[in-house]
Amino acid sequence: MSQAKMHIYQAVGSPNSRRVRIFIAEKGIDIPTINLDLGTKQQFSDTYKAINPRSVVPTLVLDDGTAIGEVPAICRYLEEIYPEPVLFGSSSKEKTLVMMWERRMEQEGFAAVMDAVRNSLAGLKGRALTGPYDYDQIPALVDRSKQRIINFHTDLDKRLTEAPFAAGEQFSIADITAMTTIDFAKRALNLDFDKKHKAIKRWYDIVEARPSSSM
Ligand SMILES: N[C@@H](CCC(=O)N[C@@H](CS)C(=O)NCC(=O)O)C(=O)O
Repeated sequence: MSQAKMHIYQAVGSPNSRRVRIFIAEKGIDIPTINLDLGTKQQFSDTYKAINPRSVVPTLVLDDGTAIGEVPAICRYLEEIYPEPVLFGSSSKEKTLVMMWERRMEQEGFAAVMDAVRNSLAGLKGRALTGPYDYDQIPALVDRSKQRIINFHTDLDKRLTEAPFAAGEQFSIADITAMTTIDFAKRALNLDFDKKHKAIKRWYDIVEARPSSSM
C-alpha cells in the first residue's frame, strides 16, 4: 500500500474524503490517490492500520512517510505548502475567523449528519462511531441529530445574510465543510435546507457552480 512521494488515502463515497478532494481541486494541485473500499473494510487491514491507527479516511502521507489524519489538519498542511489561493484566511483576524467558522460548520452541521446516518443505517449496526472501537447505535439520537441539522440550516441561513461566505468576504475551507454537509444530509437523509432559506440558496448556487464541487 505504501509508496514514496506525497499521496492520499481516501474513499469515493466518503464525505470527509470529499472535503479534502474539494480543497485539493480549489488549490489546483494534483496528489496521487489510493482509494480504499470501506464496504469491504479495507480501512481495517493491518497495512492501513499501520498508516492510520484510527482506520479512517482520509490520510495524507508525506514524502518522508509522516501520516496526517483529520480533515482540517490535512487541509492546513496543504495550505502551508501551497499558499495560493488562500483558503484559511490572510490576516490574523481572518485566519482566526476561518478557524471559528470551520469548527462551527463541522461540529454543528457535519457531525450532526454523521450522527443521524451512523445511528440509523442498518449496514452500520455496531459501528455508530468511526474509529477502532465498535459502538452500538442509539436510535433515539437520530431524531435529535435531524433536529440539529434543521437548526444548522437555520443558523447558516442567518450567517449568510450577514456575509457572502461562511467565514466572511472570501470563499474558505468553512464553505467547503458547509457545502459538503448540505449535500451529505440531502443524499443520505433526504434532508435539504428549506425554501425559506434564501441566503443559503444564494450562497449554494455560487459554491456549487465552482468546478471543485463536482469532486
Ligand atoms: N475526524 C475524522 C473523521 C474521518 C471519518 O470518520 N471518515 C469516515 C469516512 S467519511 C471513515 O473513515 N469511516 C470508516 C468506517 O466507517 O469504518 C477526519 O476529520 O478525518
